[in-house]
Amino acid sequence: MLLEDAAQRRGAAEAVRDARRSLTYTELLDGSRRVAGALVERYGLRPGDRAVVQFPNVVDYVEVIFALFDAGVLPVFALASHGIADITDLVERSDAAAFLTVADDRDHAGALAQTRSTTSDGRTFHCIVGDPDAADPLAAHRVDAASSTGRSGAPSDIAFLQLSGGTTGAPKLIGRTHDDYLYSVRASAEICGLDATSVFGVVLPVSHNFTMSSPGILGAVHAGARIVMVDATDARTVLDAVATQRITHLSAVPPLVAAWLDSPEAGRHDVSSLTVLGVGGAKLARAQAQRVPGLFGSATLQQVFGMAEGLVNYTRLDDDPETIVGTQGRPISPADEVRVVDADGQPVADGVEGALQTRGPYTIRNYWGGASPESFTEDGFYRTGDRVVRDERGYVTVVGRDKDQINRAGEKIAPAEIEGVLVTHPAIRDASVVGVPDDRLGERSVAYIIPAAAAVAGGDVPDPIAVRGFLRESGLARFKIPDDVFIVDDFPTTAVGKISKNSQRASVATPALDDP
Ligand code: J2J
Repeated sequence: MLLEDAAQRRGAAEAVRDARRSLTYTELLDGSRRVAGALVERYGLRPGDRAVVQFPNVVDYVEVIFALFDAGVLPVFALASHGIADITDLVERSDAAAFLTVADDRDHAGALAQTRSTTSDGRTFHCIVGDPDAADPLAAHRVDAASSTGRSGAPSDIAFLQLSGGTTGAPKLIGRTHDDYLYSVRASAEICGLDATSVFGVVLPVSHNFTMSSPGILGAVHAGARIVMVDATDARTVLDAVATQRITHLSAVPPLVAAWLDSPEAGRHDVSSLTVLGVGGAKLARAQAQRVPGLFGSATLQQVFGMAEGLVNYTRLDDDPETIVGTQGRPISPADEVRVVDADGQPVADGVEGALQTRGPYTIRNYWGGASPESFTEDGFYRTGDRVVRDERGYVTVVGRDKDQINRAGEKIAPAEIEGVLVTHPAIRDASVVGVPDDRLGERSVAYIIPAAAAVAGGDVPDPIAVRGFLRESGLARFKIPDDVFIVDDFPTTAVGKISKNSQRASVATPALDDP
């Protein structure tokens, strides 16, 4: 097992730290086993159960996920920014037996406890809450003995449920197996140049697939490297952490890189330790890619184009500068099959834009629970929804997207999910949410609202502020709340009468609408 191996080789070395505490590999292994013991003995969790986890960037998160792996329980990776509606939905759809978190003022555990007391087969549903102010936040959830529960899954078992970007409502659940995932993690660690002397800085949300695996927290554990949790994303905090912790590897989304490049903090910190800056999650503009050396001196930029469903592409550290700034890399494995097709599903020539489909050693063949068979071709390729150009070497450049998904600073929003909540408002007849280009975020989200006739007649059409307030109260994650809301009489339609999201996107540039 990943952590056991690292503890054997690197037991006394520091494994992970946050602003409050640090653990050696031996302490991390022992600590996670003592939590695993409690999951089994005290909370009655069984192999194959699901447990939704929601943590900020803290050491406890790493202990908890290894505890769940040891107990054979599948973590369901909620993001720290998820609201209670997102969490409730994940708990229900995964039929989770537990929710693990650290206490915060949003008190999702308290809210969940009101609505869920049992699993579908009648067992008790547990909220397991760490105390962030304690020296050992998980102290109340440990047994004394630091021996393995011996329940960890077989290599071909599903290890966890990751969340899809989602195009048709709430995120689909992605089950990844131990062996497939570990293959991608080991290969990633090598491609990113991680070794036991590396220091991996975690700035992005801990549970995102990028942060977990590309090369991520698991790649760092595989390499026996040191993990530094950074709890804010502003330039000063991050650059200071690089300097003081001698971070060698950092992963970021493009808007963060853009903010760091623009910050007065740039150039004020000694960032000479940094060797690799991994950037992915959304397209990095060439102009920004070219500016990276100005901020990080000798560090190599590495573009990362991945997806929780599987396929991950990297530019290689020894690629020529043009490849590094101009492409999103090539697949991890020679066995990754990448097919670029036209509207009829026919492969196009290298250099021609098309839709990316992929099949390979670590890409899923269906979603957990069999959801969305339309996301896969008959011969088992995953339809990524991304439009790319591939060159003759196999490097891909992302040029756009087919799917109705907003990529807001790397956080994926399914318009259908937000629209679904909006139309539950009694004064809203219909809603359409689109993404529009934004200098800072890459894309920002815009909601168009048609008020209900009764609301118009009664003079109580909700204003944009009320609409955003309604979404916030409904418990959606903050990043899902539209950046702009326009109240309109009608939606533009296409020739076949569908909402023309293209016209809506275009009209935001020149709003002839009731601008708030
Ligand atoms: C353009 N679009 C990109 C890139 C992802 C590593 C890195 C990222 C993710 C991730 C991940 C992009 N340029 N460099 O899981 O392991 C968009 C594409 C893709 C979708 C996947 C990893 N990198 N994207 O972002 O599951 O549209 O994974 O299909 O969140 O993000 O989103 P997600």
